[in-house]
Amino acid sequence: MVKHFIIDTDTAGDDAISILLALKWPDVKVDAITIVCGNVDFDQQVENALYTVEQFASYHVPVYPGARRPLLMRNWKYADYVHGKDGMGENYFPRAKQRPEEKHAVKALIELVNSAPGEYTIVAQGPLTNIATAILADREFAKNVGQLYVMGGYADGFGNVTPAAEYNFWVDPDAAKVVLHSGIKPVLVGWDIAVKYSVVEEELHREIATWGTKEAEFFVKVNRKVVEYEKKVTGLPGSTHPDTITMAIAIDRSVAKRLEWRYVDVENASELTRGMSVVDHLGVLGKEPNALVCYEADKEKFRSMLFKVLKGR
Ligand SMILES: [Ca+2]
Repeated sequence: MVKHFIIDTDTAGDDAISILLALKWPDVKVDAITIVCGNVDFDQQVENALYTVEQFASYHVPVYPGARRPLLMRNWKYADYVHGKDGMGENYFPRAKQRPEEKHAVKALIELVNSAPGEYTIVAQGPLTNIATAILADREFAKNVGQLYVMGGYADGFGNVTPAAEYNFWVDPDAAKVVLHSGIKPVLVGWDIAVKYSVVEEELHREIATWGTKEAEFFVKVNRKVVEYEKKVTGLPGSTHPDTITMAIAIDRSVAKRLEWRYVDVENASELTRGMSVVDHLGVLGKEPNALVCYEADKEKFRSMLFKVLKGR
């Protein structure tokens, strides 16, 4: 059975690889890509999504521009220091022929989800501004979402943009709060999962470069800057793939080896810990769980899915 996906994304680097995985996966159909503020310049993110679709989709995938700023217009910074100025490893790919849709991403999200209650899987791989706005704008939306997978926060680890916060939750903590308290009960895949289970080592990039497919070439090019960044700043031995491992889990739940129901909230009042995801591991608050938290993933399974696509099989 074909699964219908909507990908909400701040398209840069790993976002594009995640889109590639979904576009190439046989029983997945990407019905829309919605763009949200985050990693790099908004219009560049739109172009990055359009380019990825043009290169790898075998069917038409509309790209809808959404929120250009977080809900409360908080200040944030781009992650171009991770992904390069264009968000795509500074390859400055040519402009795609396909142009973005006129319709706003939030409108597209509401229309699609409400047109097929329970059918859509949304993979949210950027700040949650679009998803939160859809929840606030339409009272049926939250009820009608089939599955929501969120790359954001962390369960067991630490932040990556501040000591306390993972980037997506930090950019728009208010949106993350809306989503967590919406009743949707998302699957949360945190930065800790990316660090532990998604790293593709530098030597492997050199090997992938020899595979000779368009997909492999794209992977290596797009991740060029990330490999440099991780080596210099985080000390990780290769590129990290938070969005792609979230996508792999959305495609095949068994990529998540351990998922636990937890009550999760996000800090949005403090400057020091803005965007920090607070997971009630012990249930000390006695609150009903609102998220299915990923604690462990299957590194080998993730790799085999990604590499299958990169080998063009
Ligand atoms: Ca992202």
